[in-house]
Amino acid sequence: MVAFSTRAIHNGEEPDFREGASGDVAVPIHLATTFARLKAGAPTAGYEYTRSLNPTRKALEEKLAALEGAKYGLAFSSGLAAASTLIISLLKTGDNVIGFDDLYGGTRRLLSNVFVNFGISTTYVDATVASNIGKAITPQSKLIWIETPTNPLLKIADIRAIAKIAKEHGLILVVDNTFLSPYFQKPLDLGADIVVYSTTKYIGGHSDVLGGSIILNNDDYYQKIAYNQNAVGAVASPFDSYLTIRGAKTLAVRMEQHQKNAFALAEFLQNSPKVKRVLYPGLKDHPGHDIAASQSTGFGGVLSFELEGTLDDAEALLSKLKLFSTAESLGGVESLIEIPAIMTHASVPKEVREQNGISDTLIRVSVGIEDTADLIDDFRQALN
Ligand code: P1T
Repeated sequence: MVAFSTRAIHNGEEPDFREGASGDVAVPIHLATTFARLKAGAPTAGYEYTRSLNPTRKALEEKLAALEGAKYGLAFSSGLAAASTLIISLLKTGDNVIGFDDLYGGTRRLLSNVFVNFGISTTYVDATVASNIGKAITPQSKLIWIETPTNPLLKIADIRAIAKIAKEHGLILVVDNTFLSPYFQKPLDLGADIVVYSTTKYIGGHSDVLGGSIILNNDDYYQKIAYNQNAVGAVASPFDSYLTIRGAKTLAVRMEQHQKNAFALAEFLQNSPKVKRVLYPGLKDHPGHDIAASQSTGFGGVLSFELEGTLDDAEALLSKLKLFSTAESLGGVESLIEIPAIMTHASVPKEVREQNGISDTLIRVSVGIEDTADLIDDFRQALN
């Protein structure tokens, strides 16, 4: 198998040299919603209707699977569409999910406020200690859902240890790998059953396309999820598929620069008297550093920190920054900054946020790929 950056550019997009084809080096955007056939019973090259199969989405799905070194990739209209399709495909009424207590607010909202209405319950545990998962398992438990690092506290879970517990109890382990992307971490190789992404983030990489994906090797789970991808219809559009493909080609070089800048900013913030604590798994004093270093080849481009003071001080800092736009989301080339308590995690009940450590002065930064010194200078002037 060729290396990651080579797969990112070539897989899913081999030029088509068949009679009449033009040999495009970039996959065309196939906008057709339906595909004509010469004979009613014989779909042309397997294409019938775009919800079921579309050539541009197929190219993206092949590329995403290749990046993970996996058998199957499926592309959805958003990360949460991928999560929803996964849950309805593999769980039923009465089943229980064991979730990391620091999941993205929207994932938690989906589990706690939506699927609960269909009789699927979720138990949240601090998965930084793998045995907490074992303790929470009941006969109803079917699936474990973790992120690592988590959003927004950058907590680290030991994927290998949790995969072992999942196997022992016959549970499905799902890892949301959005924060590191397949460039830095490959959960399937560590024993996870399914990887999910918000491709809106690093894989798309330019804050201009919403998407999600599910990557896996298991034939049975793939058949079920692929069936429901078509049945439910939350698929990635041809144009969104194209943009995500375009973004994915530069994932390797972008991730290196995101990480370089995140390290520099984390170290700068650690030395500021106005900062209470910095959460970045790359820092040696991060409680999950050793596990992170043992299961991933990098620490990513997102960090959080707690500012001394109040919510007003946090808002004032954000308004003084010139290169960091105050906005939700992460993983784009441009630096973004946000306050989880009033933005991305506002849907998490206040008492749960506080119990888990999402204070009003916790600030999350998606460090972009701008010039390192410019980003540090901007923070220096804003903190002053
Ligand atoms: O936004 P969407 O593409 O549906 O993906 C949801 C999602 C899933 N998993 C993780 C780890 C995420 O961070 C997200 C989306 N997160 C944000 C929008 C955010 O600002 O944190």
